[in-house]
Amino acid sequence: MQKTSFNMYQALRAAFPGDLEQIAVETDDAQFYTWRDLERGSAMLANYLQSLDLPPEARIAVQVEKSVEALMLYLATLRAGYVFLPLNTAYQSAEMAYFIGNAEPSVVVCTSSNFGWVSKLAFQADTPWVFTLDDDRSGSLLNRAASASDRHPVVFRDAGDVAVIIYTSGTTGRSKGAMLTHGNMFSNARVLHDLWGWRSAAEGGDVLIHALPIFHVHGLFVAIHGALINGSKMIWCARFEPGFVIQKMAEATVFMGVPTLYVRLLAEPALTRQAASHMRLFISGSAPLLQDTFKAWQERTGHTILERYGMSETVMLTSNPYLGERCGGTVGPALPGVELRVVDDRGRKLAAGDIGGIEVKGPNVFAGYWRMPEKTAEDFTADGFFRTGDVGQIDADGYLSIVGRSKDLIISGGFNVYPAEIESFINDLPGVAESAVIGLPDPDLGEVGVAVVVPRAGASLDPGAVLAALNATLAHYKVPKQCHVVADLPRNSMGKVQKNLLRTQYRQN
Ligand code: MLC
Ligand code: AMP
Repeated sequence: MQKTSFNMYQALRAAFPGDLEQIAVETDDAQFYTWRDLERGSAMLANYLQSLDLPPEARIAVQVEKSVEALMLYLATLRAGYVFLPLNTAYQSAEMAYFIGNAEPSVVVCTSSNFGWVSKLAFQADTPWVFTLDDDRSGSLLNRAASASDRHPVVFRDAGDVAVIIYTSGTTGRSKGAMLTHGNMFSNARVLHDLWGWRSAAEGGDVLIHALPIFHVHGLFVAIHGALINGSKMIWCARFEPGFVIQKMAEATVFMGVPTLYVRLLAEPALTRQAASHMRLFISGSAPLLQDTFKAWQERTGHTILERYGMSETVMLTSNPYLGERCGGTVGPALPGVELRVVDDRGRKLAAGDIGGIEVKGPNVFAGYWRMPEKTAEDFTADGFFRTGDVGQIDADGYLSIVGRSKDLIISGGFNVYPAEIESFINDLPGVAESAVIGLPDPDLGEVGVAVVVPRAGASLDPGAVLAALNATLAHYKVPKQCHVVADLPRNSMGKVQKNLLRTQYRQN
């Protein structure tokens, strides 16, 4: 019997409208791409990648600015059966050296302005191919693919075949590559499609405003898959500009954002009930949505934000309902097909209302960390549940509230910052004895990092110089917004730094 292919591109392609000449993507610089453009562009790129005779499961590492051609490269990688590895555009050379060295990609695609240093790193790591792709439809990748055929038979993939690796920083040590399969993405996209009531063309269709970066699961999977698997047009914003988003609400129906985007939209007087009247659904996730933002949005626009919860390793896990009550401060019940439980320190399932660690199981849960079987094993329970590192409680109606994290993580504007990584860079600076990085509340970004640094005996440290050194090495969003130099760090009787005391002290400053 012939087996069914689970290639995610095939699932998306099946939903393209019959008339491929309709507009699939409209950009903020007034470029229009049809469904045929997506099909042909991704076919040419897929054919070109396959002509390179790459090994099976070759990783295609991509650090480029957001563009529709970058989207086509993602689709091409899926349809050719390779593994897409998206990288934050903010990463600098030490970070990129790690990802390239760890993932051993066969192809690296970068911007032409970064080609000098990225290609050097790639060739040092024996990557055979480095191409450029810019956000003005230029670069060596498109030049090479220009003569490839625009017909491409989608490669067979099983549900368990890896489609994407997303690096998530480790709470200790280096980043881990979460391997997501075609089946993970397919099951999640189908569930969200039904749950969020995506409308068919016969029901008037939907139009998504896409204003998120495409190197994380929110922008890449939840948003792009959501629109494409419904054959819905996207209004494609290279950057998030609140004024543009508000203006485009008159032509759109769905918007997805991290809480910071909602805070920034609310700061615009142009955001009114009238401006949002054409919209059907506003979705928030990736970081906690404050009740104030939830309520202010309701009052200003008349819409109730639908909050959902997910992570790189599991794609989406829970969602407030589309039709039932969207309860602020909660992330809603587990998605259909997802098993979710809250457990105590010994792994025993807790009753409704009790607070504990959140664990999940389901077709959405990743296939493990790339080449880190021991880390994968650590994060799964004996009965196959993944430990999220988030702490929460489930109420009697099944709604989950996230009340904290057992992992030491700061979420700033929807980007994850791991204190352990920043501390290790600070501790390597001359004159530093030790450091602690903590997260403090911030009205715009939700949380921001603050560094507390102890100099070595006899050394003097300039806080500005510490931050400048970090800026020269790390992606800037990871760099703490403040640095305090202190004589020592508070520790408990076990010698562990008491970050809760530091948080209280610096919150009051
Ligand atoms: C930018 N900067 C940040 C930052 N974003 N600092 C801390 N946290 C952030 N999130 C810094 C830059 O490094 C730069 O510093 C300065 O701010 C200006 O940069 P910018 O690019 O002009 O910033 P801006 O456009 O204002 O970006 C803010 C933002 C962006 C909120 C639009 O951060 C963003 O797009 N966030 C979305 C993240 C996201 O998609 N997360 C999904 C993860 S998936 P300098 O020093 O250079 O001036 C996930 C799973 C799930 O979590 O459930 O979805
Ligand atoms: P990432 O590793 O980038 O995928 O980030 C995943 C983490 O983001 C989760 O483990 C949560 O801590 C957090 N997160 C995602 N969605 C929400 C939400 N709606 N509310 C609170 N935290 C969230």
